[in-house]
Amino acid sequence: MGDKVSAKQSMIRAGVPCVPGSDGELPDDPVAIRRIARSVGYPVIIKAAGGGGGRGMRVVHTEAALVNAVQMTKAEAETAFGNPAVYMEKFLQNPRHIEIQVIADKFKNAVYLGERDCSMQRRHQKVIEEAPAPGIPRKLIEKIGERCVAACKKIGYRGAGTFEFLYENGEFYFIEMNTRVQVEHPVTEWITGVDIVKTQIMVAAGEKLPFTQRQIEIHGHAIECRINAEDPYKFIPSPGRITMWHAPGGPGVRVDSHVYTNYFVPPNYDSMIGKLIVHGDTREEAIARMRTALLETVVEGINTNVPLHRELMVDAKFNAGGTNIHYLEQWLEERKR
Ligand code: MV4
Repeated sequence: MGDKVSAKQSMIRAGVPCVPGSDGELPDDPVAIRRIARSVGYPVIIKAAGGGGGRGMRVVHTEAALVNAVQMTKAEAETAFGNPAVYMEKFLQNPRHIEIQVIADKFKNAVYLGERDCSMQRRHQKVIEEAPAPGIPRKLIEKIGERCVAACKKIGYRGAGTFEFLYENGEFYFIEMNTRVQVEHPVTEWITGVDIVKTQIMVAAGEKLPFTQRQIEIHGHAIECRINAEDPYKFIPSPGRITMWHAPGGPGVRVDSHVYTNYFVPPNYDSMIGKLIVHGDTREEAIARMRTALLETVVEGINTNVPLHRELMVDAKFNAGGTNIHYLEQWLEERKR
């Protein structure tokens, strides 16, 4: 998984479906670059091999803009990541961001723990995550999950990991892999009953995975709202003293946070101060629990995005499920008017 070009090539070899594009790093020759873009079809996206999480990317709509865009992305990649290598993909216009959680031990046992829908994001920062992903056929998830497991075995992967996919028109396309536990792991813990952090430590210590794929079942629905110390609509960070903190509770509610009344939110770090995670037998029940939990949440002395979450939990499109990666930013634009 050294860089995104070699990660993608490993995945192609392992049978994981990827976004069509250049087969590896782009050459320097402008004629060759144009030929690749024509065969992929516009719009295309140029991505830095050393990038990730939205850094070092450029969308190109026309041949006239292509070669310059490649040169610019290479120059930025060299400065930012110390690696000028870039590759090309077809640019998917309205995908969802679906990821598959895996965990593997050193004996080449690997299991997938279902998927998460992380499409509700702003500027590459996830805002709400949920599992399972609304409206995606179970059979398709199983097929992709099995490919991810096969890839883990093939490369000898050990530990917790996430395969990130774009999902558009009923198809999955691998984009990158995260070789760590992610912020949103609790939604997967809740629908599978697996303690991901404990299991990661066990496999890191050289133990065998304590469960097989057949023992993994999906139960109900889980949603996570990230609580950030920021203006809920302008997103300006809001550090300072929390004069009152009251966390919600009750059945089906989990709060992961370090804060308390009189806690000082320092100005120099990420603005996330907690995660509110709920579970229900159905998505509707999970949403209902999240609405109540958000109404119970009290944070005074600083601004938080709790009011934004309260609005999203009653939004018709969110309630319908299956919104794409652009939905939140479009919703915020609409709300301004
Ligand atoms: C894409 C894409 C469309 N087509 N690749 C952004 C972050 C990085 N992990 C990959 N990203 C994207 N890659 C192709 N071929 C659109 C994005 C993208 C995105 C992806 C996931 C979640 C949010 C996103 C927001 C903007 C763009």
